[in-house]
Amino acid sequence: MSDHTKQGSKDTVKALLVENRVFPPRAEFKGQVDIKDAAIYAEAAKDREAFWAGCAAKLDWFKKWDTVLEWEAPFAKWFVGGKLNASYNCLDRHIKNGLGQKTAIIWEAESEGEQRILSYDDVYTAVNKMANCLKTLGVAKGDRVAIYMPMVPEAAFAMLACARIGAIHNVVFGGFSVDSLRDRINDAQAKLLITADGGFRRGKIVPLKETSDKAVAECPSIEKLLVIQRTKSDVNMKEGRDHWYHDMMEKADEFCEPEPMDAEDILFILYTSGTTGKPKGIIHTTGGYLTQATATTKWVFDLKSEDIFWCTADVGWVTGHSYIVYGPMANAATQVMYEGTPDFPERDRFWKIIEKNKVSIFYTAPTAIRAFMKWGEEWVNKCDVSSLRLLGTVGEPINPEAWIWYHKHIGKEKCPIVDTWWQTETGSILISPLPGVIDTKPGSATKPLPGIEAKILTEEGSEVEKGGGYLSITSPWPSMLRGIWGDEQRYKDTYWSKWEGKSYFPGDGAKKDPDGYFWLLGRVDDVMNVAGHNIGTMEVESALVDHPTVAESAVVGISDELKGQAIAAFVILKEGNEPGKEEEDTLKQHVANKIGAIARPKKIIFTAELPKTRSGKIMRRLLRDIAEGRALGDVTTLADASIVESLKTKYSEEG
Ligand code: 7RM
Repeated sequence: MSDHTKQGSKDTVKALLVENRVFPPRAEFKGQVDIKDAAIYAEAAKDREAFWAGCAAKLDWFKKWDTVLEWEAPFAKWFVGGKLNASYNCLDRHIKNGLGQKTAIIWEAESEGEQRILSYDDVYTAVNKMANCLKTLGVAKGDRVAIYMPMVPEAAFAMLACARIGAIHNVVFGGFSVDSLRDRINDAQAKLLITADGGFRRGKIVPLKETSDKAVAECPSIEKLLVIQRTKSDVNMKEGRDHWYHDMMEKADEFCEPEPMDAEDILFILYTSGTTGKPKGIIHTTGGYLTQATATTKWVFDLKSEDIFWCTADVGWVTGHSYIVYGPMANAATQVMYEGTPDFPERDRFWKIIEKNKVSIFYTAPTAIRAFMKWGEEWVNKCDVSSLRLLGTVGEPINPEAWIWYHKHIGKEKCPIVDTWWQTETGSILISPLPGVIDTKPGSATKPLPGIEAKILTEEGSEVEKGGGYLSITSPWPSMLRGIWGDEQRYKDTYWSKWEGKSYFPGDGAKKDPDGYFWLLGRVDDVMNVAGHNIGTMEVESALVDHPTVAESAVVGISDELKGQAIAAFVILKEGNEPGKEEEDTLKQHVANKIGAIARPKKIIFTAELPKTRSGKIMRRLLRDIAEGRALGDVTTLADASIVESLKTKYSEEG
């Protein structure tokens, strides 16, 4: 038995089926951890506002707030009347504190051997100059700036440069297609697009500028493009509209006054999938977001000055916003930023990066861990990863089998694992162990962090003390979303209508065990989670129906060993079109082109009809049952029961 498990630790797959092991913090870890006292939970609960005010006070404010919280459900304002600047808090104050020479970013290019080491001074200079470039290009406070970039330090500079002048950034993941980029720019009415000539992915060039050109052709709000040179590939530069970053930076002034922002001024918009085809522009403001992103980075990862932190997310997702850019940089952390994929040039790339840079804190997604498991531990065993002292996961529920593998083969049974539950909408981690205080259980995100009140509720809103229900956040928190860009009604409907505006509904199912631990069960609505990314069924359906041969489609998430969920699409072809392998491949490719490769369906099932309720709603639950080969659940609301039977037969023949 290993020294830190209370119960049996035979990590055979069988033993994991019923998960009852408990992993308390090890003595070595507890000896050095910053938060060791569980009293912090009770203290925070006694006066949540005072608790969060204490966290906010750790930032630098140009003017202190008058009121901690104004709560008119479902609208919250935190630190009302306070003024601050996010870029100032991530850069200037560290330099003032003598940390200018400290390494901020260790950037690893995808091609091995290419590395850039940037101090806080370096980042400060680049951000100031870039902020001046934005001004030269006509960007002012409150303007939206779209950012469509590969994983290079300039992506972080761009975000911080926007924050410096009070422009609202709208980062679009570099893997998104022309249409996705176009829609996100148009919805936000962005004035400027910051992009790159291209990015590297598995040695190939991703033509970001080309995609940008196609997108902005249909974006009347875009006035200028600022283009970073990364791949040196041939790109079209439109005279008067497109500007090279390196040319502009040469001439840019070295200092840009940070704009004093109201605590409730918008810091960024980030789009996330919804159940209808249209993505939602989630709004985050400055004071509350920065307070909580900064505090949670420190507590959850036990971040210390000498740590080398590495979050493997892309800056295009909220995890990159909160745990690459704002959280770590506001804490003056040293972090690794990596451009490429875990399997390039080989499957040991992550472990080589950890070995080379002595990474001490590693934060990644369960989907990546499942890929590492599949590749085998021989890849990590070739490297020295003994610098690691804490591991984290985010993006989806982690299956105990993957948790144990991570713990054993990456953490060498000495690193605590923080399974962090949160969303684009929550802005920062809400449910996660404090690693020096909470005993962990593989597969459970454990308990709400101090200052967070979360419950499991029934449909009617009564609390479930033991068992399953809907997860709900029952008090406001500083980094909560402030709305959906341009659609207040949708904000109310999506998040606040379930329990009459009283309590936040994240859309996840959860259950509580007898020890009060939360076990997240995934989305209760129709949003799929593929490799840690939320994709709406409607988005994929819209893309499919957009194809000339498709009449109708219904998309469901099916469990996938590697990606958590994979996409299965039921498709009705228009008359005169032949179902078959060729059509299937065409449609898969079509979805990938429309949305991005992450949305490519794994399976396409051709059918003549779809099971619907009498009111015409597709019964996805039944489709999931069919696609996963399960016995059918309740079919009483079904309009025509024979459809399901014929689909089942058909699916088992083809599937
Ligand atoms: C950070 C992020 C949010 C959705 C969320 C959940 C799922 C995320 C966990 C998790 C179980 C976790 N933002 N989710 N983390 N489920 N355990 N630790 O992922 O907006 O892209 O997705 O992801 O369903 O609602 S997100």
